[in-house]
Amino acid sequence: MHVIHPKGWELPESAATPEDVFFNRRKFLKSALVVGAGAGLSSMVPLSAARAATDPTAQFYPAERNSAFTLDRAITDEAVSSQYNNFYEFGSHKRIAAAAQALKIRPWTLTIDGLVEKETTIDADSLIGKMDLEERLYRHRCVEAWAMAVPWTGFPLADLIKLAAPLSSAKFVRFETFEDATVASGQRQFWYPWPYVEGVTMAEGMNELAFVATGIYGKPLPKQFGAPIRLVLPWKYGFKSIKSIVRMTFTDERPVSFWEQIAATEYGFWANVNPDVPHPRWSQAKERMLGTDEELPTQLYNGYAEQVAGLYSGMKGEELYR
Ligand SMILES: Nc1nc2c(c(=O)[nH]1)N[C@H]1C(S)=C(S)[C@@H](COP(=O)(O)O)O[C@H]1N2
Ligand SMILES: [Mo]
Repeated sequence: MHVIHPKGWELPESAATPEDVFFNRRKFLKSALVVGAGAGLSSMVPLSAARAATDPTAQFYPAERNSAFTLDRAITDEAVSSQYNNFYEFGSHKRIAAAAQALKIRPWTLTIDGLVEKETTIDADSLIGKMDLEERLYRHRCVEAWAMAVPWTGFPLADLIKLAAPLSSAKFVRFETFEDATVASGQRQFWYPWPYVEGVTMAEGMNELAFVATGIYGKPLPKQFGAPIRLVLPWKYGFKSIKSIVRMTFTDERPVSFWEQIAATEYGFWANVNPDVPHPRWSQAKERMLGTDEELPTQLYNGYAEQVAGLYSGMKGEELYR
């Protein structure tokens, strides 16, 4: 359960830091909700009570769907998407779901450092409890030309950036996945440049589409999807959506991602989806929807051009689509 500071909202405005204000408002709203919804649920659904005993965030799911984010296709069957994952920490193939269960996600902390007002480390459960969770239907497009459509639960990355209070000198956000070769057999493959790293510009991170997922299909995120917190950047190739994040660093240097270190000619920093720019080894014109035989035309920015194209206007010298 969350520790609720009953006096938090009594603080005079002048005594509260921006973080206090940010956290306490949500805490107050959340605790009110929990009292309302929790009582009925625990008597009706014994299973959810059992899960709540081990997962203090279980009570927040399902979160209310944000109707601003709709799909042009059916939601991918959970039985399919949860058994077909890219998570190289657990193997360089798609059947990693069972192996990923070895990941210990409690306790879990997120460190926020670099060009920020104050470096800090937050417990993942309390972070999830403090944020306003919502559900969004998003398309997902892997650079390997498979795609899915899923309901993520989480909060805008912009909310987390505001909470982190970056300095004006920050130009990029760099994310890092956990590193623990004792549970992640893929990390014993020493030729990979562990830990997995990804990054975005500040403008990309503040874009309304950039999302931090903590759940999927109306439940807390299963481990194979990158529990307990992962990024979701639906206009970019899937490898940008880094899983199981432990560190978020604000920096003025462009991060070099995991895949860029491995093959910079194939996987760049921007990695925006574009049907007309082939991968060096295959076409990106079409995508195969998981669980179906359906081949659909790939869309520019994965169908999100309206929201994100402006981020890239005038960037002529950059390889935006790889
Ligand atoms: N840490 C980490 N994050 C990762 C990956 C990975 O191997 N390790 N794979 C990426 C790729 S290539 C894709 S397509 C998506 C897959 O997400 P899903 O398995 O939840 O569908 O996660 C991305 N995030
Ligand atoms: Mo991917």
